[in-house]
Order: sequence, then C-alpha cells, then structure tokens
Amino acid sequence: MKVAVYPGSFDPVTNGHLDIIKRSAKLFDRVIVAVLQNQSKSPLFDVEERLELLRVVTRDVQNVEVDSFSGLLVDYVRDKGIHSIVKGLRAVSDFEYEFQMALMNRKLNTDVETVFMMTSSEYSYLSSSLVKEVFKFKGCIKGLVPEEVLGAMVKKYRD
Ligand code: COD
Repeated sequence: MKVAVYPGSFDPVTNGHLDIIKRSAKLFDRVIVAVLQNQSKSPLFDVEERLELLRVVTRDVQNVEVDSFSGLLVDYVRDKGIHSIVKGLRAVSDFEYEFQMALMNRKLNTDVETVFMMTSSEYSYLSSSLVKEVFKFKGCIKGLVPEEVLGAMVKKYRD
C-alpha cells in the first residue's frame, strides 16, 4: 500500500491545500494530512479546530485521514512506517525552503522521499497567512477557502 503524509500548519486549510490533498489522493492509496503542533506560533485556529476543519473539508475523499504531530517530521513518518512526504510548490520562493527541508529530511531519514506537487495556477498566490490578513481587513476571500473555513473564520473574528 502506498501511503503518504502531507504535513503543514493548515491555519487554516485553503483551497490551495485542498487541491493538493485531492490530487495526491489519486496518486497514493492513503494520504495522511498531518498538522504540526507548533507552540511557537500564535495560530488563528488551535490544532483541534484545524483538524476538525480538515476532517470536514476532506470528508468526501475516502482515502484521506487527518492527524497531528509534534517534533520532527522524519520521526513521525518513521513511527508510522511511511516513506513518502507530499509537499506543494507555489513559486521559486517556496522552492528554496522546500529544497532545504527535503534534503535535511533525507539526511535524517534515508528511507523518506519528498514528492513535490505543483500548485494549480488559480491557487498559485494563495497562502493561509495572506487569507488571514485579507480577511482581517474585511477583504473578500470567497473562493480561496472552503465554505466551512470561511464560516469558521467569520465566527472566530465575531467572537
Ligand atoms: N498551492 C500549493 N501548495 C500549497 C499552497 C498552494 N496555494 N499553499 C500551501 N501549500 C503547500 C506548502 O508549500 C506546504 O508544502 C504545504 O502546502 C503546507 O503549507 P502550510 O503553510 O500550511 O504549512 P507550512 O509550510 O508552515 O508547514 C511546514 C512544515 C510543518 C511541513 C515543516 O515546518 C515541518 O515539517 N515541521 C516539523 C519539524 C521538522 O521536522 N523540522 C525540520 C524540517 S527539515
């Protein structure tokens, strides 16, 4: 069985992420979307909320599951017996950072391969942080995040 992990912050999951999830689910038998528990950032959504949003927006994709992890990604994949990491690539700026991480991950765990998936052109400029910034200043983010995420953001800022 070909299993891959798609790791990230997903704060929140955007349509760019969802596109990568759905496309990688066609390549692998099982895809685990893994949310990093990162105490050093101050997130909009806590890990449980991010996991729940991911569960909701991937509910129609049978071979996708969600999980969280802390510490090194290579340790997480080793524990799970996984050999493939999926990453999304938007622009040259992503490439440098992702290239470094892929090589470091391979140095730390020679059994792991990073598979890069090119963004779809309509999402090539999209990131969670831009979505949050635009939304905070009342800009329109319709079509950039799933409806359920938009609803959760409206509620979060209202509360
Ligand atoms: N189109 C395509 N891909 C996209 C888009 C888009 N519009 N938006 C984001 N992506 C991709 C990103 O390039 C990334 O691959 C993935 O989706 C997740 O994105 P984010 O922004 O939610 O998450 P990141 O980039 O903050 O996640 C970083 C990790 C958590 C993967 C990384 O920090 C990590 O592995 N940390 C664990 C600790 C560790 O092992 N550190 C050593 C690394 S060498």
